[in-house]
Amino acid sequence: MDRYDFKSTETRWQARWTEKDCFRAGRHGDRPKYYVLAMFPYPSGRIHMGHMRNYTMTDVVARTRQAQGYDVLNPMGWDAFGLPAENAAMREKVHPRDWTLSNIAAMRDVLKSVGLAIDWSREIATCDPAYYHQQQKLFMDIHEAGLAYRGEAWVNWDPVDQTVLANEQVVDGKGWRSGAPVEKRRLNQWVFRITAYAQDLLDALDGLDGWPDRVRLMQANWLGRSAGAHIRFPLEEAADTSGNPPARLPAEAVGGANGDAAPSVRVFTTRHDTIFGASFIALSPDHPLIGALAADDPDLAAYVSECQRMGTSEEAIETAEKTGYRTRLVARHPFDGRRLPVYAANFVLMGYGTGAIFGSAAHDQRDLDFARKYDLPVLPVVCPAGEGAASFTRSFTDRDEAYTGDGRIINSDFLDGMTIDEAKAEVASRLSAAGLGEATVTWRLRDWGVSRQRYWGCPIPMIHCPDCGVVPVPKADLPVLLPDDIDFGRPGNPLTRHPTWKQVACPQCGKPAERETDTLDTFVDSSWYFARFTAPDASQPIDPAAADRWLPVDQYIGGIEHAVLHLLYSRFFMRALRKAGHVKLDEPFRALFTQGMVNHETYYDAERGQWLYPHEVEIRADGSVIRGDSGQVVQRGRVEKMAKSKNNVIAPTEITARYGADTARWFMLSDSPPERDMEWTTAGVEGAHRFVNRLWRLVHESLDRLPAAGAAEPETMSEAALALRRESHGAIARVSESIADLGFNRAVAHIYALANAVQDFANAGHNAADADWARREALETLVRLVNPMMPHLAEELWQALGHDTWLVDTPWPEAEAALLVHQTVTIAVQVNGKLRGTLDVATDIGEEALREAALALEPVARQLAGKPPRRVIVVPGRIVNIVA
Ligand code: ANZ
Ligand code: ZN
Repeated sequence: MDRYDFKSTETRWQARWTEKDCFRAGRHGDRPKYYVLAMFPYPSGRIHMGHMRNYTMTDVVARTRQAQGYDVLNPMGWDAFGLPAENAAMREKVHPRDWTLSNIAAMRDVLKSVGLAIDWSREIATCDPAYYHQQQKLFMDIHEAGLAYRGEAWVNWDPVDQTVLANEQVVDGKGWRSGAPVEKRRLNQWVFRITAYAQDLLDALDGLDGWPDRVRLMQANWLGRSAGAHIRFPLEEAADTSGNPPARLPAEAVGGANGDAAPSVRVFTTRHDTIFGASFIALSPDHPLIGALAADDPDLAAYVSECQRMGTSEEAIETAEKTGYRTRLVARHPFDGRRLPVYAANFVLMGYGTGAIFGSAAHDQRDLDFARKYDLPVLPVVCPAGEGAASFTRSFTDRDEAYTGDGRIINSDFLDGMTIDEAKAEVASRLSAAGLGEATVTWRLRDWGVSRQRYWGCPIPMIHCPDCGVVPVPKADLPVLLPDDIDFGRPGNPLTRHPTWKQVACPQCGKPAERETDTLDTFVDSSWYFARFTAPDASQPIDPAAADRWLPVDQYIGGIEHAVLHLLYSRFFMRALRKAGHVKLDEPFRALFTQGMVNHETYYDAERGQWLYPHEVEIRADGSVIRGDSGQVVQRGRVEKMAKSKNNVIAPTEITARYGADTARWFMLSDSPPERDMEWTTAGVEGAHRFVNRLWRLVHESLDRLPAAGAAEPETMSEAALALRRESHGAIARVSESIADLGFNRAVAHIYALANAVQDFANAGHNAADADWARREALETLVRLVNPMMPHLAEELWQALGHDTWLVDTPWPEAEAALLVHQTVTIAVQVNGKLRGTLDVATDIGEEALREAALALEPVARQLAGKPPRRVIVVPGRIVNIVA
């Protein structure tokens, strides 16, 4: 018998599917829709195993749904703008467009060689003017809807990439791409008003029950809702006890003088219940009031610039030692009138709350550290249950750990005895009665700065006119195209130094004006591509009928690293597009699945200080690893995410060339639960490859026994044939369920089990007509269940089994309810009154079948020693008694 020739088979089927356009969405317009989407890749130039895992899973969903009677949309595109293309341009003197397009071509070839059920007619690249033209229209509409504005803001500045980063793009204080420590700068830029939807984005998380809890939690934390209060503290000069306001402090600089001219400072707190424990006020070094004071306090000015050098990112602040500078001001406590010192302090962020706090040292660790350092009072005002107020208060004379737990209020005048929540409510209502504050909600979420000082992005279609200010480019003049002739000689934005591109007449007054040279954050491009896929050639950004037909995405699959960035922006963008009238829905992704990573062992040659590629080493039987070239022993390192930095990568093309796409796909799916990391091993791939060949043999070895395809079911079935039928139908039910839950590894295990059952059945030599019929059914079932995972092999075997149809057009098998083992019972089996074994069988198993199964038990057969039993008493559901 021949061996399976995966090479010619795979290319042949790919060509056939393409020719017949089998994966075109809309081919079955009368069916319900199903939109499955893998997060589109950045065209770095290579498809890596992480992509492969993602697209294989997506493909299984797409093919299964298509077989199950859906009109499936499974598109592919390219997140094609972004910095690496510009870096390559600088490095290799190649135009970003050429670099990007040739990478796309190379990656598309690889994807096509894997046999993905993708509708390639809908391919999108975000750098295509046809795409960014539509995006510029959306920008206009979002601007008109009041959700895009130009604002001066503190921004994260990446000194290496020379661009602004959104908060989401700063990871541990460093640029998400460059890894450089991020600096703060104040810049004018374009901003999307994502905070307008903060509450809605939070509330709607509850309804996203197709999303992992982990991602929902990460988004909730990112949104960061804090219910608290604003409190206004009147200010005085420390030396001046008359209560006269210091003349030098302008009221507006100190924030919120409500009608009265007295200077004051507004703080944000979530613990207003601890107001009687307040012992100081601390302001961010960037607070305007500190700026005003520093004007004639050189020591304060020096302190401020020291803080700014240190960085004001959350990361820098968390790790730095807490320091402060005592200003000449004092603040008056709103209830007891105490005078509290006012500090500038490095741990207070300007970008959160009001940039000012009151310190309640006993109940906040930072405040306690600060109070100890500057010798400020520490008065506990929340007492845990079971402690006495007096002794708890005394314990704080030398305690260095803040108490942040629950309890009753003490040392607090009218609040004494209340719970924390009661005290908060009381404080809020007294503050608002006194005009000194109110309850409020604060968010961690900031508006989304979308300006990037880069060339390779979507131009922001705005014009700056010296007379008219910011003027939108008229829609008729869109798109604003990127210029081609561009100089990448230096870092920074090449658009600003292009000789002519930015020069334009003002659309309003006609005078010379300048184009906006910032381009849009590439996360804007990816915030709506899934909507564009529904009608990629439409003349408007989103075709309403197509969007109605296909949105939302039914199943989105991608990496957990996008839990807050892309997935939050897209949710906002849908809301913005809804407000601008483009779509009717808020939530773009009904269900989300985040897959694990692909890992591999690492190999390190310590002598040469080199990480070795897997193909450069050999693993010996004792587990040691040697270099393939010199035979020298090297270190076998940890199993880590495949990454170029450790050379522990295997290119998908290596695997498909050697074993075929089906093998790679099968191994991807079989190894681990899809949400977990998987380890890529040669042994694993080879095991998968053996199964490919085993399936092929299993079918081919059976061919001459099998009745013709479509032969009628025999009138009677032996118990053995029936048992095989149960295996087949049980597998249909279990595999269907596993795939529906995206439990691909479980589906694989059920398929292995069915393959084993068919093999056993063949080995047992059952060869009556009913047995052959059941065997064909089992083999066909096997092939159909395997199809979403190994479609080339499955199509080939389907034909070998005598069908002239294709599996891409064949409905998913249905399990016959009568053949499903719904519930099992355990039956005791006795021989001459002695327990010899137990059987787990279906509750509805027939008496005859139960009798056969009992007699087939190994210990029973031994007792009978080849002689027929004298009597068999079957008590259904309980016991089988055999009299030997
Ligand atoms: C007084 C207080 C007493 C506080 C206490 C805490 C404990 P979340 O929950 O994260 O919103 N805070 C407010 N603005 C700040 C800023 N710009 N920089 C640094 N810290 C700031 O945190 C709110 C709490 O963080 C606020 O409640 C405030 O300190 C501090 F026993 O006010 B609290
Ligand atoms: Zn003008």
